[in-house]
Amino acid sequence: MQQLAGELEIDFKSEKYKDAYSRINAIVIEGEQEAHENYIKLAELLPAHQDALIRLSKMESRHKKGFEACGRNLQVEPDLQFAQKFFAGLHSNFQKAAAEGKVVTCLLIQSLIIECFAIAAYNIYIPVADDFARKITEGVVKDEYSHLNFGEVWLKENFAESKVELEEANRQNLPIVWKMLNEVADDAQTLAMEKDALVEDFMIQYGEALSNIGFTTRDIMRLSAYGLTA
Ligand code: Y39
Ligand code: FE
Ligand code: FE
Ligand code: FE
Repeated sequence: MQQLAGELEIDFKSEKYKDAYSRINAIVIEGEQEAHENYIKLAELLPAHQDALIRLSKMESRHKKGFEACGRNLQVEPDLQFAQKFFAGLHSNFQKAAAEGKVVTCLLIQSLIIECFAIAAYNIYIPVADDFARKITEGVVKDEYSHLNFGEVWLKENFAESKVELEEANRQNLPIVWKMLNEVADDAQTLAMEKDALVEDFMIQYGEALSNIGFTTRDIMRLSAYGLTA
């Protein structure tokens, strides 16, 4: 169980905290920027849902601005080069799928995997954030649930035709998420975010999403832990 920021007496001004924040803040800024672009691409791939998807893309650029303000508030310069490398695997898989018109894969990467990763990270961050960042993040995480919901609803409605592609996309992309979590674990710990809590929250969100789409409990066990030990 995580303690609150006040009880832990986190020193948001220490060099150690700011150094870790320069990478985590950059990851979030870069993630929000890529999510913005991904929803614009999804709007092209799903013209029937263009207006809804453009709305989601605009929310993502607002999130980016909010997190940029969080970095400025702590006088931290985000390490965006690090963040681009951090996202490179999922980013190139999304772009490749989009170029091939594989909308199911694009939805799995952005609206399920990345949104669940964001929800887990923001939920775990909120209790240990500084007051400024906590207020921003509380607003953002509400939006992320609505992004996850868009993917769940579309994939549920198209479940039968999407199932095989979802399984393959999960196999290719979930191991990348576990690798990303390992890469960020030490910096997250410096921000008082426990890796075990991040993994647990991600598994809960992702498992719930797969269940809402129509997968059986047996499928969910297999899919959600894929690559966890790799
Ligand atoms: O849909 C979204 O807004 C997601 C792009 C944003 C990315 C969030 C990435 C969070 C990972 C942070 C890891 C910190 C431990
Ligand atoms: Fe977002
Ligand atoms: Fe989002
Ligand atoms: Fe939930």
